[in-house]
This record gives sequence, structure tokens and C-alpha cells, in this order.
Amino acid sequence: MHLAVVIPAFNEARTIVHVAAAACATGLPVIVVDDGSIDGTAERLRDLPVTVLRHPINQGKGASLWDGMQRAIADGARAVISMDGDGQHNADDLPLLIAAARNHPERLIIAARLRQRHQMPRLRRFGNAMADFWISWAAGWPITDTQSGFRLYPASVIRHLEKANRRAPGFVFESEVLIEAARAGAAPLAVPIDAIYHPEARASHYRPLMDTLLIIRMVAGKLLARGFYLRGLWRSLSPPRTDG
Ligand SMILES: Nc1nc2c(ncn2[C@@H]2O[C@H](COP(=O)(O)OP(=O)(O)O)[C@@H](O)[C@H]2O)c(=O)[nH]1
Ligand SMILES: [Mg+2]
Repeated sequence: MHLAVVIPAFNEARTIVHVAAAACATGLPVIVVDDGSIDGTAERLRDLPVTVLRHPINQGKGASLWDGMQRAIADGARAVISMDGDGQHNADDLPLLIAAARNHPERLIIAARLRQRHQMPRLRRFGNAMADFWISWAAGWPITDTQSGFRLYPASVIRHLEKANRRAPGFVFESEVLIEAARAGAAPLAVPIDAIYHPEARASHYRPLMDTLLIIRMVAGKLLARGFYLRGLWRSLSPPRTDG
């Protein structure tokens, strides 16, 4: 399977070298999307064999993922792995995602932060549980850890998004793609990984109020468009499926 790793990065000068080098060590091609960083993120990558795409001004995580994915596909990738640039994802877990994709090549695979979950701040855990419930409902499928940015996207899912014209620029992108993938028959599948929360990590770029409202608006729109989709709720409440 021809794969590429895409790392969106907005002001990640502190961590990006470490994250990109670990991804390169797997032997996969790596694309970093520097999303208008003003802290010298791109310059840190000068000595690594990675492709760096630059947005002159910040466009959002979704827009960055999208551009990275397009580049990966243009370079021949059949699937794209996304990893955050802040060190919250461990490149050692990549083989788990790849193994799951080999067994389920048509499905979107989520590296779900199910192990060491106590590391996740309590409020985050609550927010994530809420997101999982609503997004699963709209998807009509039980989805575990919908807010994990560590995923493997088959090229077919990316092409479907393009056709459906579903490309939110910000954090909504990653929630919407799960619903779209499930509805297109590429139901997301979770593989359990460790949650990593460094005590000294920088503050999240996720805006708790604004980004949550944008996600709620997107999900509500999809539920309303289907007349509340009670069948989806019923289906989403069957036990979540994990691989491995
Ligand atoms: N490209 C881009 N990446 C972003 C933006 N905001 C966040 N990110 C990246 O998305 C990833 C996750 O963001 P983060 O703030 O850590 O969110 P959290 O892990 O959900 O708290 C990191 O790799 C960020 O660099 C943005 O506006 N543009
Ligand atoms: Mg983070």
C-alpha cells in the first residue's frame, strides 16, 4: 500500500522536528503543512527529507489537512495518515494503523486514545464523550474517539469528500469526514492507542466554545436534514467496534 504521512502544524517550532523525524524514521513520505506559523516552524525542518507546504496566512487545521492530502494523492498515495504536530501522537503506533488498513482497506481508521485515558484532562474526556455520542448518531454508526487527529484516510474517502464538497477549514473537518465516511460505506474503525498529554504542553489551538459550537452546528444540520435520523441513533448505540 502506498502511504504518506501528513502533519498539519500551526506554531509547532518546539515539537515539529521531533514529530517529523519520528515519522520519517518509518520510511514513509512525510508532508508537513505549515499553516501560517510565525514561530519559525518551517525553518526547523530544513535538514529533514520532508515536503513542506506553506500557507502564507493561517487557514485552519481542516484546510491544512486537505492540502496535505491533495499533495499526497498527487504523489501517488492510496491512503493518507494524519498526525498532529505537537507530539501528542506516537509514530510507533503507525504500524497499528497500517495493519488495520490492510485488513479493512476501504475504511477510515482512527487511532483511538483509549489506553492511559486517565491522562486526558477530565473536561476534555467529557467533551470527547459528548462529541462521540452526537457524531456517531449523525453517522449512524458507533465511532470511538471522534476527536483523535491520528487517523488513516483511504484515498477513496478523500475523493468522496471532494465530490460532496465537504471541506470545512477548521476543526469541523475532522468531525464531518467521519459522518461522511460512514454514510459513504467507509465506516470508521478504531484501533486503541495510548493518550499522551504532556504536562508542559502548549495550550490547545482548539477554542472550547467556538469550535464546539461550529461542530454542533454541523452535526445538527446533518441530523435535521434527515428528520432527526432516529435510525442512526439506534445504530450508533450498538457496541463500538475496535480492531486489535
Ligand atoms: N494547520 C493548522 N493546524 C492547526 C491549527 N490549529 C491546530 N492545528 C494543528 O492541529 C493539531 C492539533 O491541534 P491542537 O491545538 O493540539 O488541538 P488538540 O490536540 O485537540 O488540543 C496540531 O498539530 C496543530 O499544530 C490551525 O489553525 N492550522
Ligand atoms: Mg494537541
